Amino acid sequence: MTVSDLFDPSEWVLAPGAEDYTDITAHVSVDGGVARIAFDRPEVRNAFRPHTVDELYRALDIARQDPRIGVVLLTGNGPSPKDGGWAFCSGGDQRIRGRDGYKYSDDETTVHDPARAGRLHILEVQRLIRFMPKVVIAVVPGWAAGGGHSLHVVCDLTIASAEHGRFKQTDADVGSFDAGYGSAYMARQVGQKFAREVFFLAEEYSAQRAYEMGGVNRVVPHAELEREALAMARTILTKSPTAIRMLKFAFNAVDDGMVGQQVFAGEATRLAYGTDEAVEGRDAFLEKRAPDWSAFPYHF
Ligand code: S0N
Repeated sequence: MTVSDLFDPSEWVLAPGAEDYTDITAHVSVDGGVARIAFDRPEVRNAFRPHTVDELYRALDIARQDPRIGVVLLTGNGPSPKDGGWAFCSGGDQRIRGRDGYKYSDDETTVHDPARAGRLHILEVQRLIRFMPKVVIAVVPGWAAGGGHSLHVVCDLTIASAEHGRFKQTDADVGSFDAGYGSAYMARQVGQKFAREVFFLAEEYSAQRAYEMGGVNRVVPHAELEREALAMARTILTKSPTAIRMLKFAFNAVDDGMVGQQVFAGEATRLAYGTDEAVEGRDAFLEKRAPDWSAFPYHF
């Protein structure tokens, strides 16, 4: 099944549960190591509504929990059937933005349902990308704008189409602002001056210009984009999963405060459980005796 002009059906099978998605597509590579999750609303430059975000969160969480998957490609299907335009994602769907967030219904007269109150839960998706112990690559075939720009920022790596990849932070144009990772973490990546320029001027940047700023890892010919992204993913899959996981959390920790320390420390504790020393502690408790630490040095 072809879901996008850049999608190679010989490389992918449908991901578990993906038959039910309406706003995204989700696939797993035939070798099982890579997930491809794509916005599938090309007619609105892959803008997301709350339902899109629900599906995106679910697909990412399934990928997070799949022990075979080491890398996730996040992208946008295209081109638009309306005008042939390409997009990664253009952020929140402005047509259904209400005063308390984005609506599940686009009918303003719908009786208010507290369970369906306005949402801004794309931030939960950002945190899932940030904290999943796998590399997430933004594969940018066209526009990354507004909240879509923020998603590319929060991904571990970004690869963009030379011809169609375009970046624009429109938040301030539409009275919105990502005052978290989208801006502050972007400043970590490209420096304060560039990040402030991107937000304060809301101008358009080519993939090449974004690369020069330090916000994009690779710029490749449009037709090669997904092939190159998959090759990048497969290179990462040749590395030690534990090393990649610890490195991702180490890169995060410096900006994530106590939560970053907690995530890193959780992995360290899990690794420590595998040592004879930790096994001795557990066994001593279960055998109701004092632990014998004599075999474990204080200094290496
Ligand atoms: C992407 C842009 C620059 C593309 O311009 P281009 O190529 O000229 O295409 P258009 O003719 O403008 O668009 C084609 C059709 O698609 C519709 N459309 C495009 N984007 C959206 C959108 N976001 N919502 C709804 N529709 C969209 C156009 O209307 C057009 O439709 P037709 O054919 O019917 O006329 C350009 O389209 C653009 O600037 N889009 C808007 C980008 C934007 O401002 N996005 C919202 C930014 N804010 C958020 O995303 C906030 C939500 C959010 O994520 C958040 C919330 C809280 C805290 C943090 C965040 C965060 O940012 O992460």
